[in-house]
Amino acid sequence: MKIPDSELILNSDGSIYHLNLKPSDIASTIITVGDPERVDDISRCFDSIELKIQKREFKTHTGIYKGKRISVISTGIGTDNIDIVLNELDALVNIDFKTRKVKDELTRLDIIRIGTSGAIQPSIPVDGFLVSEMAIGFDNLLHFYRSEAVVNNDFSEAFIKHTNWHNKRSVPYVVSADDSLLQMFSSDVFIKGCTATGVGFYGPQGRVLRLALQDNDMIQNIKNFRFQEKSITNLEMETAGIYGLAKLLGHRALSLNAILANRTTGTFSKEPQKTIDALIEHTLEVISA
Ligand code: R1P
Repeated sequence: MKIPDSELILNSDGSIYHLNLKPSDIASTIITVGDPERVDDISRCFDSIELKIQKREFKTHTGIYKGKRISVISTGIGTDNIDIVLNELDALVNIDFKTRKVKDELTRLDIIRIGTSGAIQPSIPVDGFLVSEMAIGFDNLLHFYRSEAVVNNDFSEAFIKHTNWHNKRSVPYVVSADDSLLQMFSSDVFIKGCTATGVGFYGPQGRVLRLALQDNDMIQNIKNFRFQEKSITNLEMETAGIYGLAKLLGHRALSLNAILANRTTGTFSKEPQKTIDALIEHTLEVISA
């Protein structure tokens, strides 16, 4: 079936609408970051850079690191942006832009997030690295897709019950990392965790500045929740969307988190950039090994 112009939107140069990229512009290994400036922090480590393109918050650099072709792309903040980035990256490899038809053979991407995050378990140190084995999405992105096959309903149901999750909020969805990428990054460098993806930074992550929260116990309840001995370890804003859409589209995804804050001890990293740089360096080594 031919995908209409209004659904698959291409720019006049043949690039895809938001990312401004053409199919040949991306590698099959993609690093995603939230902050456009982090794209430069990563590509500065490359041996060569073949492409630099930016539109809005979506900045892409493609280059070579130790013989491996890698694209790094900024998503901006939040799973609303993840919807755009994952669908457009997938379209670049799995839809023929000339015929506007889905290709017969699937091209699989490896999508690795290098992000920052706040821990909610006191044992997780600030400046530590956490790899997300699973993610629970408090946003509602995945509910707009036929996602039954990739979500863990037992986990969500237990979570809703334990936390008295307000029924006007979206139903949390639980998704998991790609096993083979998780294996690749399994080492004592990383704490393994279950990451909660918030739909905002302040109230939706239990932060109070001037506004009262609907539920003052939310973070405490999330922190105390256990499912088959797993606890929720940290909060950020993209991982569940990335895991859910990557699984549905047939790509492999993994989320790596530099822990910059610990919400239970009230502490924040003294040298956040140093921690992020160390995670970047480690990730590039693992990817190119
Ligand atoms: C909030 O400050 C942002 O930081 C975290 C959250 O997921 C959110 O995007 O990740 P990044 O540093 O990768 O953007």
